[in-house]
Amino acid sequence: MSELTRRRLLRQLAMAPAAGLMVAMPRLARAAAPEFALKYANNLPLSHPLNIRAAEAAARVAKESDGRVEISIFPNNQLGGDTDMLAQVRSGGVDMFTPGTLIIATMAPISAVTAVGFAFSEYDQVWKAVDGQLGDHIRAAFAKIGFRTFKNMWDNGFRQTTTSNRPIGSAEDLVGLKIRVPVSPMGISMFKSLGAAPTSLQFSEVYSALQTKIVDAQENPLAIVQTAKLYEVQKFCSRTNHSWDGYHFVFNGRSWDALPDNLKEIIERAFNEAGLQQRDDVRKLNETLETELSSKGMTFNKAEPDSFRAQLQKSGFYKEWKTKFGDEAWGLLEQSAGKSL
Ligand code: X2X
Repeated sequence: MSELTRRRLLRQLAMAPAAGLMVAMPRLARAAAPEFALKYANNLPLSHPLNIRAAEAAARVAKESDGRVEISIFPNNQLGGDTDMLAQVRSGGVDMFTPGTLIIATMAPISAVTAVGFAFSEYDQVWKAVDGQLGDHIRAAFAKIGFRTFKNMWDNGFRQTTTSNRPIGSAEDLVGLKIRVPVSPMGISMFKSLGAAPTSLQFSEVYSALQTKIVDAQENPLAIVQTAKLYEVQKFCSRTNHSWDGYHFVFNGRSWDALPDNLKEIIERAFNEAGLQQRDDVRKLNETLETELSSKGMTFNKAEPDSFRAQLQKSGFYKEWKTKFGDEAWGLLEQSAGKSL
């Protein structure tokens, strides 16, 4: 897509009515109503690479399908929080959703295996795992609950810890910290094991929960700290790198089955390729945002993983989750992470 087209698309996104943005460009090409009008919901701000690349993919689908498929994007929790969107994509109220690995784990627990604390330390390990056998193992579980999942996951990033009151340098600093985690047993279990006082909240509530001091801390990749403006309500950013998180692109199984094969191919190819570009965008952002967030007043520090891992081991965290996920998935995790946990 040319820079000009891309800018025009972004402008359209910015002007889109609150009820959801129609990716309108394709309709210009074809006067007739689309045969397949699909809804895609997500929890991230419009400026996040996930929305930018998804809008490009939707425009590509409209063009390549000659206007037969129109994908409307509902960003930024417009259709409700994660739990609501998950229920809607299950029922068919929306056709597509990108839940984070922890969010969809409330329906398919195996999804959280890729979020085990301090398993992955770099992207090479992550993509090898989720593009390979471990990813296939997880996607098979999604199929059992009626979802069709695109092969390429999209990136959220390595999660970092932000607080309003103190930097986190080692596990001890987490003791008693009131920290928000996503609505997920894994998030709660990990931070409880580390001695913190975690609370589950949907992402839609995070900014106001930090602003009103219901919690003092949260953990998310830098691209989210930036695009959701969490720097306005947080002071410290500690590079804890405690777990990797990504987005599965899930489709309601019945909506998917209703599409003819050639349109399925167009959609899947567009979103898989956009996903690879999005991975690149997020990696670059997460590498460069420290400077920008520092200039906005955040204080950064780096935490070493050793004390956290030791505490997780001591508390029985790894043992408990190995039993829950089973030997096969755990073996694949250890193999791709290149260490025994
Ligand atoms: O809820 C979060 O923290 C987020 C935005 O990272 C997810 O979607 C899991």
